[in-house]
Amino acid sequence: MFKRKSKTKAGVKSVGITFKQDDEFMPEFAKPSPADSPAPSKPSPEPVVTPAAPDDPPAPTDNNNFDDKASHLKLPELPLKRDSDVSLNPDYYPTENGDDRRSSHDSDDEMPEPPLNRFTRRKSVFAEAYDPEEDDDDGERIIHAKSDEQRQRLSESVKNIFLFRSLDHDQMGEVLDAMFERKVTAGENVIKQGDDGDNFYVIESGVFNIYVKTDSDSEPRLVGKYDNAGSFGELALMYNLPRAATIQAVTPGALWAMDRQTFRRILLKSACKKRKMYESLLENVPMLKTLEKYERMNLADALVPKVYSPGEQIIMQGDSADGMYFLEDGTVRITMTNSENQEKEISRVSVGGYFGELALVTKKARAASVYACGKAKLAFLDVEAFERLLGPCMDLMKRNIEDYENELLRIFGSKANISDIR
Ligand code: 1OR
Ligand code: 1OR
Repeated sequence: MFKRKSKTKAGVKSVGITFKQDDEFMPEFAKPSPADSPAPSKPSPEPVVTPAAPDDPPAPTDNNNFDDKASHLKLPELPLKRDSDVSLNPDYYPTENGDDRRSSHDSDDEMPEPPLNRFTRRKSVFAEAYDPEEDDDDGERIIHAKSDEQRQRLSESVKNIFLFRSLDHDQMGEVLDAMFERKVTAGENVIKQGDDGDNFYVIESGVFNIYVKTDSDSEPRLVGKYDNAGSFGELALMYNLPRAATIQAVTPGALWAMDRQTFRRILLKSACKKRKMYESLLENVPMLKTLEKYERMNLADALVPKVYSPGEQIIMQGDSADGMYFLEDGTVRITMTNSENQEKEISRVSVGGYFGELALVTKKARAASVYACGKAKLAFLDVEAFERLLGPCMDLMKRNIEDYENELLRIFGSKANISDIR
């Protein structure tokens, strides 16, 4: 290993889906073309934290002796909601003095507050404040030499990890240099709840169980698992708190580890910037209010900024869908084209609104075309992230889709021909 020195909110008005009435406009347009291709369903990306099967065996206690640092750990029972959304939900946990964190965790100037909770309340010995604005990025550059083959495997493993997506070319090179391979055997505890955080891990292969011990006397509870994909160990490094869970290899596995300093100096800095960039957007999109803070943070990691010039087409009716959009700035107009090739504007979406969800929900082709009115600044969420992260918003989205139908019904007075949008 070598060490080298290196240098290395938009205003929100209202959700604007406004409908335009047009009697000439035929409801058949609402039907996707027969040439529909369903939304591509690619292999599941990143975290893939799935809830544990109820009959999974408990963590072996011999290899799992939680030290006394964790002896006061307590965790309220958390409802594990959805397959695709078993994630830590910091807002469920009261602070040490019992305050509801929901009211106080939305500071403008700092990174999102840590998921402070009863089982992670002891401050780590590494405790230190982190302000990405003040970080002059003047840390030691760490290089673990790798063969071409190792580098290839590593690049493949990080490809779908959102935390790596906002890195520029140089930063990516630096974090890949700093990562080192760790092989694990079945039964090995990679991380032990209550320990101080050292490394962040990306999974190349292997199944890993997630155990959480809720209080000093209780047995660790299996709360989820990673199946040959994803990453873990970021929480303790981000928030200077003890490890929040035990991660145990179920099968032999291969991990890529990144030291705490590199994680904080490069990955954390870019993750914080992105979370800050989308903080205001995510907190002001009414639909996303149903998400917990931690879920919105994950969503921020997944969003990709896109800018369109006036008049530019964003979505083409009849195309297959690869994601949806949130409007950060500007307005877009939605049009439909009928069988006589007449294109009509049917609605507009402004800041705080979203579009492109319909095809993802119905798994059909795009029902309409979308164009930027002026310059439009959008946040794009790809289909895999949509499925993994927006489960909690699905009911609301479906209700809004009903509104589309009701609007069509209002205009045309019959529901015939419009059932196809579902
Ligand atoms: P860490 O640095 O705290 C343990 O070390 C890691 O387990 C943690 O980072 C996360 O990356 C990962 N609660 C806490 N940590 C979790 C959870 C989790 N899931 C994964 N990790 N859950 C809530 C349990 C009540 C979600 C369970 C699916
Ligand atoms: P999409 O993935 O089908 C086009 O791509 C997007 O335009 C679509 O998702 C919706 O976000 C949006 N009213 C309002 N917005 C619509 C409508 C609509 N159709 C599609 N989008 N309709 C009501 C018209 C009175 C038409 C319903 C079929």
